[in-house]
Amino acid sequence: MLHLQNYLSESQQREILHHCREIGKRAPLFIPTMKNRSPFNYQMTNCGKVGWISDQNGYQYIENHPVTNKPWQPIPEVIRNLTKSLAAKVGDYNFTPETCLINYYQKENSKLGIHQDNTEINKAAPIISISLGDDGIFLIGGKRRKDPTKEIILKSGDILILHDESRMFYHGIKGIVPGTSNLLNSGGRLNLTIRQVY
Ligand code: MD3
Ligand code: FE
Repeated sequence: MLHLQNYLSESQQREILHHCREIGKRAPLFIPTMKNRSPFNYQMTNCGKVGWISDQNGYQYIENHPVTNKPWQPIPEVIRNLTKSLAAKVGDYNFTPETCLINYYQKENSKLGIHQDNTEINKAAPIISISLGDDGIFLIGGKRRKDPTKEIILKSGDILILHDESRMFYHGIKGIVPGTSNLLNSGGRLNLTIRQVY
């Protein structure tokens, strides 16, 4: 795992945020559910050829927004270029950004339970995460659910690259720290997760 702290300048953060707002106009945020229909504690949308969702059929990558049924918007070029150059930092010179999951943690009690990212067919490509807005309290463990976890604060402009062993580490978001960033007028935290699925 590579944690690049304060990697993005404020103007780069604002540019990415602007793209997220444009994407959100055509692909509105929604609350995913588990198989048993219980809702997650955050909102999400996607861009890319496919997008990750969770509903009564479980975790899946699909080609259309589940509410509008329209294809996802393309991944903005600045995010494609940025993530390709970030992947090269950890040795992957052939990373293809195929999907970008946009998670929005709006409330103090927004969170994401400990899990492993298993929906992707390609389990070798790195995963790249971009944090914007309020601090996120990130938990990272090991390959087994019972492995001890440690807490890392993800701040606006931080990048996390999950590669090699860490690609399959259990992880989650314990919560956010409201009022720690003024990037988003509405408050809260946005996380972009860029992946090669196939
Ligand atoms: C560690 N998102 O969408 S990003 C997810 O902040 C997810 O929204 C969190 O976990 C968020 O699946 C964490 C950082 C991250 C992303 C993928 C990982 C950490 C990871 C994959 C393996 C290990
Ligand atoms: Fe995850």
